[in-house]
Amino acid sequence: MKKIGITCYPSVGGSGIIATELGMLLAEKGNEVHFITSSLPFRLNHINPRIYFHEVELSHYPVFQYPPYDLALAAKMAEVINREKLDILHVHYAMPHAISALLARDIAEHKVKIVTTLHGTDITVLAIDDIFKNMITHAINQSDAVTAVSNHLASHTKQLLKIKQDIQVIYNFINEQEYYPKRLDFIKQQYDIKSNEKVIVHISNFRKVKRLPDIIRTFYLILQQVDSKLLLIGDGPECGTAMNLVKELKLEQKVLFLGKQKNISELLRISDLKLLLSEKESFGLVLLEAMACGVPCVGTNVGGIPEVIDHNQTGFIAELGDTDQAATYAIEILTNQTLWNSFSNNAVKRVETHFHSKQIVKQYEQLYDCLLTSL
Ligand code: GMT
Repeated sequence: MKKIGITCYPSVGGSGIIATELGMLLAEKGNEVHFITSSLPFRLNHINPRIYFHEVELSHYPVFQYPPYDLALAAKMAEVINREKLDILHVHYAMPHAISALLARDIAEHKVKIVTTLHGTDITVLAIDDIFKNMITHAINQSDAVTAVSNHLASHTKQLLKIKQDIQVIYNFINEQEYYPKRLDFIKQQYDIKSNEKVIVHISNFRKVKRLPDIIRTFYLILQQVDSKLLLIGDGPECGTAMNLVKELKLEQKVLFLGKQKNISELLRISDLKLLLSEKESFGLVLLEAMACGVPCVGTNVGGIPEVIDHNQTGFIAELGDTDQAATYAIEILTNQTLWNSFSNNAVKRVETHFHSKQIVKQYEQLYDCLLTSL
């Protein structure tokens, strides 16, 4: 049994989901897991006596212009490392979580190993900013082990920064109890979607990198040939732009803005196609969730997306910004039932063989074991 601390962003988002699901599975396997986060991770939804939550409390002293989250986190990490005698502190995101972890390791008297998992945005966005570049490099080089969620992210990190550390690729995974194939067509009626209408889905945090306009323009082209509806799930800075474009293209009756949703798997079970046309995407966990439910995907030739979608087997890869190509691929999938069935079956199999939670959790455990035997 190991004692493992986990820090992640506890709100909705792939990195928080992975960190929380990993923690829950590690606890199921007999480890003691300590979440050190700013609020209860939103996916932490089942009781286990071996799971603990330590809240990072922010002080609002008048002398601080901004509450010092990173320092409060480091102080809490050091406290938990000492009190609980943690073996491993696994942080998700170099910036700021690995930085706080390094400080906590220096402060704590008990010896702990730090594992940092890179999820993307810290490298693809923050590491380009000169202010943070050296700090992120330091956090990576000083961690005891570093993992990245795709080969693309690992090599991109090495290209961009002076990395002395080995970066091990450990793919993301899904919760198989939640994401599995099962059609729930009665839900279509609840959303006023006709049984003959195809359902196309996009799920994201509506940041600019997700290219919402490309999703809507691709859907506009699909609609010229296939009676369908587009579900836009999520919320974020580009929501207004997306709504304006939907109005401009007169798609109000065809595009449903569903906002943030908890039961994504149920909405995937009424979907016929998943679109992810991002300009930056280290992995694309939403693709894996869709594939596990048997939904074929069209994604861009960007980041880790081609490592998730097997082109011409589980979906198609289109060039970034080429909405004509994305629409052609989508129409091919939606109008050829034999192709759809084959992509759907292949998608489910691919998740089982390449991204099964058992396999992935084992890789993290082996990494922890390796670090602890080198103590
Ligand atoms: O996509 C986002 O903006 C959210 C971000 C997060 O913190 O969850 O997602 C990143 O981590 C996910 C889990 O590893 C990956 O599936 C996403 O591809 C990655 N996002 C980007 O690289 C933009």
